[in-house]
Amino acid sequence: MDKYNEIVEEVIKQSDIVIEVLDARFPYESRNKEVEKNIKNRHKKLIYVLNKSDLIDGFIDDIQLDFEPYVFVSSKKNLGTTKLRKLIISLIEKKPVQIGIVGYPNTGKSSLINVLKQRKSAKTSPKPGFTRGMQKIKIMEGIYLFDTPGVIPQRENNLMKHMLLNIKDVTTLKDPDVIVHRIITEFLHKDKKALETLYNIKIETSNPQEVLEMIALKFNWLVKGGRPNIDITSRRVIQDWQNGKLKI
Ligand SMILES: Nc1nc2c(ncn2[C@@H]2O[C@H](COP(=O)(O)OP(=O)(O)OP(=O)(O)O)[C@@H](O)[C@H]2O)c(=O)[nH]1
Ligand SMILES: [Mg+2]
Repeated sequence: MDKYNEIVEEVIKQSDIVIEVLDARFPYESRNKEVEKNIKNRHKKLIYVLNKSDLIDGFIDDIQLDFEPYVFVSSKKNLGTTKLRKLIISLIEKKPVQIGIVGYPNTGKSSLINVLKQRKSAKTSPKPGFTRGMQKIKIMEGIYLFDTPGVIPQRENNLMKHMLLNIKDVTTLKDPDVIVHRIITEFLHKDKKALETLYNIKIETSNPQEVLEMIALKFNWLVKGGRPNIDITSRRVIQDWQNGKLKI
């Protein structure tokens, strides 16, 4: 077991309640079943927090999930936090109580702690893999939260999913063109219009490389000599997909 998973396990062991922070846009993809199994085996109470709900369009109330209890939250816009506080308080059997915050990298665990505490204390970063150790933070009298580093299931090896959840940093990704080809191909099959609208282009090809070149030329992302800069363009398109600007 790696160091981060060991920290998560230790936090679960020491906690009475565990909050799993999911990405509200991808609730099922961002569940770590391995960690959940550990929580259940230790008979700890589990709350699902669907964070980044500000990035969902449409009404949160219309979304029904088949696991519970869950609360939609936006740590960024401080939404849903009163409901979450009430849920936490309803589950407390005795004080002091320790609550572990776990989840995939970059789901907003540290940000959640900061809104619950109402002043900044857990350090956050747009770069995944930011929190490295265990941090204990008091949010109310007798209520302590543990921040943890984000972890993915140990045998999981799904680059597309990891890119979608922004677990892998796009700026340091080795072969962005491989991922971007898969993204563009999927859009060409399922929703060509989304690409055309976002990049203001007309697509008459089924070749993802040609689409990429059109985008590069449209936005002047070029290398010396005026040829398309495929590397930059690939990373931009991946980012648009990650932050929901490009979606099916
Ligand atoms: N739009 C939006 N962005 C958020 C929200 N919560 C966190 N973020 C952003 O998501 C990124 C990751 O936030 P962190 O709180 O550092 O995430 P983390 O889960 O602690 O990440 P690791 O420690 O790397 O596992 C940052 O850029 C945050 O600003 C939210 O509710 N809405
Ligand atoms: Mg963190």
